Amino acid sequence: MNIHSAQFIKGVVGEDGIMYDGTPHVAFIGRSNVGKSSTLNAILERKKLVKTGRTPGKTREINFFKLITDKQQVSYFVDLPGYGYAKLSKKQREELADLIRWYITHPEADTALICLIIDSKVGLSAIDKEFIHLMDIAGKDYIIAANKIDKINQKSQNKLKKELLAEIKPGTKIFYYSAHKGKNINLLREYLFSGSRE
Ligand SMILES: Nc1nc2c(ncn2[C@@H]2O[C@H](COP(=O)(O)OP(=O)(O)OP(=O)(O)O)[C@@H](O)[C@H]2O)c(=O)[nH]1
Ligand SMILES: [Mg+2]
Repeated sequence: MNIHSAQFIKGVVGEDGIMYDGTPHVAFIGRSNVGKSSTLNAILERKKLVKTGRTPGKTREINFFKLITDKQQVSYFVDLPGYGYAKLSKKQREELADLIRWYITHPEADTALICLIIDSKVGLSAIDKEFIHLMDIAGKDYIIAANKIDKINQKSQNKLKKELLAEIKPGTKIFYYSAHKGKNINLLREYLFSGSRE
């Protein structure tokens, strides 16, 4: 599978026809700064298509990117703002969390898969667990993607694996990778594009 084209379509902050125009979504959620936008760039092999940043809170809208593969499969890859950014006011944090809740529980959205990204060094936080619970209730398919694996040694990786297995539903698919170094990004990419989940 190769990507024929990847193009930014639009950013939304609420109700919009793009949510349910019949194109399946693969969405990226996670705490602020875990590397959602970097993951999207690494997967698409386009370094600068998605804006990333050192300062958390870089992505503020739900951004839709239209992808067409060489096999003419069309999908939206959806980059969401991060949750839990401490420097925002409580009101701003709540507004962002509400927007993400709205997206991941939307009954009419054509969400094929949600990829919940965590920072391997931080692990699963309380707010991640809240969003996992919401996706379970809404009946959405999701995977866990542990990014920044380059920041931790083997011992910490083993510890993280044990923790995740203890905390999430059995059978949930987990990926350990680095968007920066490219490690295991091919595995994640293939899974996101595979028809097996449909
Ligand atoms: N060490 C390391 N740093 C990474 C990796 N992926 C992303 N980063 C860094 O993490 C920071 C945040 O990256 P973004 O991709 O903007 O993160 P985001 O989750 O989209 O952030 P928000 O949009 O603010 O929620 C940047 O400084 C990236 O360079 C990785 O695999 N390893
Ligand atoms: Mg971002």
